[in-house]
Amino acid sequence: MLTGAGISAESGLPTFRGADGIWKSLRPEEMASVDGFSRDPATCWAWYQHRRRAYHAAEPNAGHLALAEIARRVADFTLITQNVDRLHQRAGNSAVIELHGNAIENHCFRCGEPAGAVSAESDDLVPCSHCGGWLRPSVVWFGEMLPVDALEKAAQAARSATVFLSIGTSAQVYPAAQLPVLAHHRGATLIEINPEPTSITHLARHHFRAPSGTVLPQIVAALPGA
Ligand code: BJW
Ligand code: ZN
Repeated sequence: MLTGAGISAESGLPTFRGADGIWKSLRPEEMASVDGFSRDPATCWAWYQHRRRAYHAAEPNAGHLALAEIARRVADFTLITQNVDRLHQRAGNSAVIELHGNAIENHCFRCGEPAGAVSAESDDLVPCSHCGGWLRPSVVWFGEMLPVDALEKAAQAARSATVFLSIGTSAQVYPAAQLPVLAHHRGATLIEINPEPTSITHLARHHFRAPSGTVLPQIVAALPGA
């Protein structure tokens, strides 16, 4: 199962590319890229601090909670997320493959030293205690490699899946967008949950054209033994 920003929309967090997506007013490559941070670290850092405050204030919604319940009840369940907000973990999913890292922790932009979480109160840049370089969020920016281990595990899960759900993602960012396609080509039944059609809708056996916070609890209710 692959999730994207849409599953957190009902927690009040904006998606990236929807009508009110955060990138309607910002160019992605200006913020979510190594070049962007190099050019203007203060603005980039402030943008992430702003988003962190929203993540801390948000609560997991019915969709996140339903996925945690599905993980408890379905054997061989793998949750792959592109999200960096950690709401799946806060909903109770312990094993989450984070393809794009997470926005809670940091590491040094210069030397790579891990730095953990920092307070989100101030927008001021924070220096690395090791080398004095600026900290950056531990997310995967455009042009950066995804964590190899996470990508391998995700591809393996997609290859061996009998059912693959694609939830709340526009399926526009690679290589994550390749995972539902891979699962489909390997014979999995592809199910999409998204109020809008996407680039993979034509491959889906079922497209639930509704919010995930509505559809996922219905799937839990339909599980055997419910
Ligand atoms: C709801 C809902 C509700 C709303 N319920 N649904 C192959 C082809 C072409 C390009 C490339 C390629 N391979 C690589 C690339 C380049 C690039 C890429 O993909 N570009 C495309 C844009 C074309 N990829 C990369 O650079 C990746 N790295 C890489 O490939 O490295 C290899 C390499 C490196 C160097 C040299 C050579 C090779 C890295 C990609 C990293 C993406 N990072 C971001 C930012 C993370 C940090 C941050 O958060 O700031 O990750 S981009 C952003 O998009 C974020 C998301 O995880 C990601 C996906 O977005 P998502 O989740 O799909 O959100 P939306 O907003 O797009 O969609 C939301 C959906 O929800 C919509 O469909 C709504 O309808 C729906 N929805 N309400 C259910 N209630
Ligand atoms: Zn450093």
